[in-house]
Amino acid sequence: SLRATLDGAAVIAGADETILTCARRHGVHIPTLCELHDIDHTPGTCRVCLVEIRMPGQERTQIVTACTTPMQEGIEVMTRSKQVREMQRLQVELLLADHDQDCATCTRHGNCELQDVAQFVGLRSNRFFDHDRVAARPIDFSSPALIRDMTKCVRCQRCIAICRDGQGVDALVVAGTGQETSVGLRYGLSQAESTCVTCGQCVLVCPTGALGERDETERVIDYLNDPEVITVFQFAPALRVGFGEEFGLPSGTNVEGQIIAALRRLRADIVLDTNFAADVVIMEEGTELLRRLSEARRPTFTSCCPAWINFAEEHYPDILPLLSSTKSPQQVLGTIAKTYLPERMGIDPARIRVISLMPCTAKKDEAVRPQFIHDGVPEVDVVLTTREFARLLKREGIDLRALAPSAFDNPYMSEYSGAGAIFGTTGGVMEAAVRTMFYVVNGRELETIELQQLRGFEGVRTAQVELGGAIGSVRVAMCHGLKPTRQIVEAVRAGTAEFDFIEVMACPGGCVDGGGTLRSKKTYLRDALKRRETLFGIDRTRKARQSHNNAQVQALYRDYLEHPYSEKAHHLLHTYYTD
Ligand code: HC1
Ligand code: SF4
Repeated sequence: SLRATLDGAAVIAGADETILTCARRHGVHIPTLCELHDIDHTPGTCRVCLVEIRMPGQERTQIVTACTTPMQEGIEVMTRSKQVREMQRLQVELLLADHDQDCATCTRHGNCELQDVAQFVGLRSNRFFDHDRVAARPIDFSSPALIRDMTKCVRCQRCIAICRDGQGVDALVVAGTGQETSVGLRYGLSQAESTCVTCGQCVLVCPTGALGERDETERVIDYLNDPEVITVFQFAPALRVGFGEEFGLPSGTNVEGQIIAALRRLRADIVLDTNFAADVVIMEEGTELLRRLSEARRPTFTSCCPAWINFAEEHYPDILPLLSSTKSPQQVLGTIAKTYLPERMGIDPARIRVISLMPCTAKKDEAVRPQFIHDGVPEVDVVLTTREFARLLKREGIDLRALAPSAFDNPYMSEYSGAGAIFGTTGGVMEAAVRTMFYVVNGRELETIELQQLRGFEGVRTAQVELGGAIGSVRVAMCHGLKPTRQIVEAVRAGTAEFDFIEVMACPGGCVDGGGTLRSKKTYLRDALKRRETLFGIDRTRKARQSHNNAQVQALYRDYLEHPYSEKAHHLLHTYYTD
């Protein structure tokens, strides 16, 4: 360790510490914009973290970037000198020279790291703003899921880092030079043409409004106000544990009841739970998997994560036959909400609009896949990310905290088992599937239903699971994040890994930290474990903990689908993939 001085106080610094980490450890705030320590990203490009230093024995001081300069024995660091404050302010003013400053229309208004920095440095002038240069920057509207607005880009390159190092997709590059530098898709392609899989991880790390989802709150408000329309809402397993933060509740709080209450306040006609459909997926996928195992076809990959489907189609089309044909819970719910539900409830299916609330950007992509639109009618009409749902409530003047929790009341499609609830975390689909497959094979329940061997958090986890009967022991793998997924897929293709069943979630953590979740400033993947604990807690409190014990799922098969994987179920609940 080293002895140094920080703003006049003696401090001990670690040998490998930068000025920035040392200052943070001592509670001294240095403004930063490009840096994101949670993903090891300190490119030093924004130059906002300027500090003044004096080396031992020297009279003169120098100005350096705190994020890239190491602490040294005897160094004096000054973070608040007049020169530092003036230079930081000038730096921010220069950053804003070609930044679209129409904050009132920006998705990050009030939650923007650039606004924070501008406030911190006391910015009061905007001398260099060049409107024409800003207007010349591209805005890419090509994707149904994501909008890339380079008029708001500060070139921090966090998005490039997460896409390359975190996800292993590497769709983004630095484009242009000098003043024209911005971030683009590789080979100058549009978002839609590129190899991007719309996982949205880049959106989560973007410090400004440069990256975001395509906002569809207005369409939902239109539906809510159209007397001809019957609005059917569904919300994802992970949404209820990743939404309370928006209203100041602790991370991981379960706000299922408040979300239902908010939807009722919005005058939603019918409120359903995606968890119910997750249970249906287990019935279909479990049956499909047992069938494939009995035919010695292996491995089977899960198919509920749409960014994973995009990834497989885009990057590994040869493995598409290995993907389960079962639709995702979102699409299963949309399908039966426009067939079974109106039949049961005696309503005209043509009046139904299904609106999904998802912690995911790729679900927007999924909903507009041609496979999921029949004679012009989509199974799911609109997908709102968690962020848009928060926006919708603000636009409608609803404060979640002021609402008494409400409960689901739909008698056909809102009950769920503990297995359905844990879909939202990495390993959850696997655990849910094992609970039901064991029952199908043995005619009795698993004794220990909480399968700890599936619950780690490493990027790739493998386990051996005893299913008994004719199936015996199966080898399973779970991966979250696309970089670990690539490893597994490569191993499967090379024949160096033998698995029966592989769960993939494109986002690290699974849906609990999906690309559509609330954005946090300067952090990445910090809430996933708390949210997942809440999901496991929900599982423990459910009356039924296995999908096959969900009474509404049993009724669906008894009254409508006949049995899992029946001809009707196959027609309605299964799909195909294209490269
Ligand atoms: Fe997910 Fe899924 S778990 S994909 O992460 O299979 O988004 O939560 O809704 O469809 O159920 C997301 C979550 C979600 C689907 C389910
Ligand atoms: Fe990369 Fe995912 Fe962002 Fe696409 S959405 S650019 S794949 S991080």
